[in-house]
Amino acid sequence: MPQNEMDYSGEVPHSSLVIVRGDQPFNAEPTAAALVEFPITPDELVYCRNHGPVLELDDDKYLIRVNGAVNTEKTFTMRELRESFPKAEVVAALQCAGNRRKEMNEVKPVHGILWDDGVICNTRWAGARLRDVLQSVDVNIQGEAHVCFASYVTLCQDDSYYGGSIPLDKAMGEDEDVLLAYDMNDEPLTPDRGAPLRIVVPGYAGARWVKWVDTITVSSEESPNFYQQLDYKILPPEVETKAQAAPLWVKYPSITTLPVNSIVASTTRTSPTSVRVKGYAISGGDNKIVRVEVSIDDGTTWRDAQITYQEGKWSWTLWEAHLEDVEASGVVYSRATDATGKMQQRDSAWNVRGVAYNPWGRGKW
Ligand SMILES: Nc1nc2c(c(=O)[nH]1)N[C@H]1C(S)=C(S)[C@@H](COP(=O)(O)O)O[C@H]1N2
Ligand SMILES: [Mo]
Repeated sequence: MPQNEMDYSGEVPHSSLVIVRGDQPFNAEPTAAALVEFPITPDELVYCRNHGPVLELDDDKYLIRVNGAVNTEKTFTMRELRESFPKAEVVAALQCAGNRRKEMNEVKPVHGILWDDGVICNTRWAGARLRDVLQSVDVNIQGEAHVCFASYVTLCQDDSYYGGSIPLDKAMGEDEDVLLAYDMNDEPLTPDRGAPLRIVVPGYAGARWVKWVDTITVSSEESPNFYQQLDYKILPPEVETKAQAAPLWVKYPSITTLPVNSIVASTTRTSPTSVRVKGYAISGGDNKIVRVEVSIDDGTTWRDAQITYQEGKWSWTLWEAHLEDVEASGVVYSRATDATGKMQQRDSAWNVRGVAYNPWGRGKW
């Protein structure tokens, strides 16, 4: 039930290259076929996932508060954030936990926007490192610790603000590359991406990448926000309704990383008997994709696809396969394996919110 009367009168115009799944709030995704044509996704092809209006905010007036378990609470202007901390860059994939929900819904109906396989992108982010900002306020906490992100500037559907959190260790890790990003693909963030400032958490689900972030709080507890506590969790398959889910949310962990995944994005006939297959693959955290395979005999035999793009620790993987001597029509499956040995399986467990779905990818020609 909406907690707020939301005002969409300030909504910005959006890209016309994405397929609209909902208008207010604006939710839209590109086709996977378009996505895999670009190793680095252009802004116009990046999916939009919102729980409230998308506003254009004034960079000059924007303030970011850093507080909680720190010795020196501070408030930064955007200019201070840009000038006081080195600008760090990272190529990282952003993926919504609801990617492929439409397919899970075909197994049994789920609750949520019926996303196809386009709520993912891979872009170059730049901004201040969260660890540098936290070091400047002198974190002071023992034991369990989290960094909570909140956006009070835009309203949202299920709570009075949008928020989420990550473990302090993830935030402070030298190699974790968590950013307070103000640029994407060498341009200032657009309103759709959360301008002027959003959190970038490489390797974690999109829900934690808080847009229009204005408050960062070090705490002994996870964010109390709805989207951390009562959503973005994998409930067991027996839980089939929202009412059954209600008392159980507190018992299950919040999603951090998403499981190993791949999909078939396009199949193109290159001769009467040959087909080119393209897709993407991704795993959770910094687990590299080491192999993508395809099968045209229902998973009996597999052959390696060629990996055509990977960059650094946090990018997605693009791949392609060339099928020769094929029949007039057929089905191709894909499966990815990551560096920890995790391999995509034919089936993936159903859950009522339709998150973290990762069965074999499937395409037809
Ligand atoms: N303030 C705010 N931040 C947010 C959200 C939101 O609704 N409000 N949605 C989250 C979710 S669920 C995802 S998947 C990503 C989507 O980012 P994008 O719209 O830039 O693709 O932003 C996250 N950050
Ligand atoms: Mo999401």
